[in-house]
Amino acid sequence: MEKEKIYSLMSLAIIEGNQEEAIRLAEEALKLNLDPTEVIEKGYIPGIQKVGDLWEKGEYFLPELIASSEAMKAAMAILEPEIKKRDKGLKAKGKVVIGTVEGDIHDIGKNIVASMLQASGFEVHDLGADVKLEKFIDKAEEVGADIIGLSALLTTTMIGQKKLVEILKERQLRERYKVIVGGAPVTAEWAKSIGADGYAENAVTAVHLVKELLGQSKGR
Ligand code: B1M
Repeated sequence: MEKEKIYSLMSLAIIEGNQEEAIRLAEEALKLNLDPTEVIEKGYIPGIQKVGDLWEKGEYFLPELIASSEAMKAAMAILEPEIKKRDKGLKAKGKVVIGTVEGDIHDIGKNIVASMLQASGFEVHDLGADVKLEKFIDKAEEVGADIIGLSALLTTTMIGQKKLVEILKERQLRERYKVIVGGAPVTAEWAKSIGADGYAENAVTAVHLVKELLGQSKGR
């Protein structure tokens, strides 16, 4: 099957919340030796974005949203181990603590970022979703992290990213960690305004950002 055809079927499987088809296509993509990162970006992500649009237009409701995200997660479960296996030799040492901030249960995008970072040679401590802010810091202290990464998908939970920077300052730890933020409503302007060290629009740019920040923090 042509690449473009398989990508559009993947997108459709997510839009329809068809978990079986999403899994079947992910397995087929691996058999065809397609790049799993590209498969996620060009096949599955456009599907879940369309679901977001349909929800916004009032054409989809919560059950559809849930069915689509379950289908997305099922496909990710097939592709992510493959991404981890295909470390392209771009080893970069560094420890990242990542999670979705408290009050926010969206974790699909954060999971993609975490697995891409891991595949690029970083030690990733993924705390999951709806994570208390103190927990990010406690984990970072425990493992000696270089980077704290905060994902937020709701305009109401973005504030958690700001608060984390403030807590780090209060605890005299701001200089110890680089803080990066991301998630659909997050922007570079927001990152700058809250005093974060960086913003990434997607998983690929998140990997570049982490590498860049660790390069700058050499010898710290
Ligand atoms: Co929700 N949801 N949702 N949802 N949901 C959004 C975010 C929304 C924009 C939909 C809409 O209205 N169009 C809207 C938020 C509106 C707003 O805040 N202004 C919304 C809402 C309102 C809600 C609920 C409140 C609905 C309700 O209950 N009434 C509720 C929230 C519950 C809560 O968190 N407390 C809710 C629930 C859910 C589901 C559980 C059904 C499900 C989540 C399942 C899960 O994640 N386990 C869900 C989904 C699937 C979505 C949409 C459709 C898709 C999100 C997604 O997975 N995108 C979403 C619409 C949208 O975003 N257009 C929506 C795909 C993913 C690959 O992209 O997460 O952006 P994304 O991640 C990208 C980048 O942003 C970036 O890289 C990733 C990979 O490219 N990135 C980072 C992400 N994190 C990063 C961190 C980094 C760097 C980059 O560094 C640390």
